Amino acid sequence: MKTTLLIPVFNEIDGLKEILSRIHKDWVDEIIVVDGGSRDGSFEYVQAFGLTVFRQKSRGIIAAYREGLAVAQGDVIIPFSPDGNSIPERIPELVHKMKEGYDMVIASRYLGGAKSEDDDFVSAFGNWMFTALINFLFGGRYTDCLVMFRAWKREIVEAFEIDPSIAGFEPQLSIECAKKKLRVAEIPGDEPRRIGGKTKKRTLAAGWAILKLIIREFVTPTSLSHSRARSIAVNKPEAKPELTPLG
Ligand SMILES: Nc1nc2c(ncn2[C@@H]2O[C@H](COP(=O)(O)OP(=O)(O)OP(=O)(O)O)[C@@H](O)[C@H]2O)c(=O)[nH]1
Ligand SMILES: [Mg+2]
Repeated sequence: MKTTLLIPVFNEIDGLKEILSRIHKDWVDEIIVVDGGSRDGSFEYVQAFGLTVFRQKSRGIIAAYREGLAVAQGDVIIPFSPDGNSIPERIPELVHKMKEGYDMVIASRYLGGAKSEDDDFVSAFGNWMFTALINFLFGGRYTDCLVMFRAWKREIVEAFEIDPSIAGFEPQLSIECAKKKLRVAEIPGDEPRRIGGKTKKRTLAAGWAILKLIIREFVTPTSLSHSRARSIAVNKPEAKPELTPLG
């Protein structure tokens, strides 16, 4: 098993200064930072820190994932937000759990004693409602369907078409794992407050996009979505790195 820590960054200089030094390089096999065009010195800071950093070619978080995946060597991917919302010291436990043979391990903000200090009323309700809905409709047993901080086998993502209307493909990943009855585990993972910078999330728009995704996935028979995914995988051009490493 080879692990890649995939760090998307867009104007997160305050978080980077506090969080990067807490990540031990030997926790994972590879660390890749994808910068979405930061203008606050994030890119230069990561480069000076000695990490491999790429400038994104297309806009948006989905493009950051896609372009990061195209160069990542790992068969297990751990997206990590350096904005303070994820506790880096949880990374070794995610890796450890994956080594037990799980397909995906989630650092849940709502499991056991874990809590989110970043939630407001709307996001707390949305997280609860979408998790309940995904569990009910697709037979999942999640406590947190939407969080980014998790580890997953890249082959899961390569088997479906990523919905670009959603900021992040975590809900899609959660649905896919439930539908295919893959092995999923959760560990508790507190979500501290964001450190500086500005949120990139538009909560209501994100909620609406997730609701449409859930409905579409529910009305699409599993067999159909899988054959569609297979044909996409077959037609997919050779994954070639479109990015230029600069650090
Ligand atoms: N490379 C890249 N990174 C991005 C982009 N959009 C957001 N990010 C980064 O992805 C991580 C998670 O961001 P989001 O999921 O948008 O959520 P957020 O802004 O952290 O929202 P809150 O956590 O609610 O404050 C952060 O480190 C962002 O800087 C993008 O277009 N490109
Ligand atoms: Mg965040």
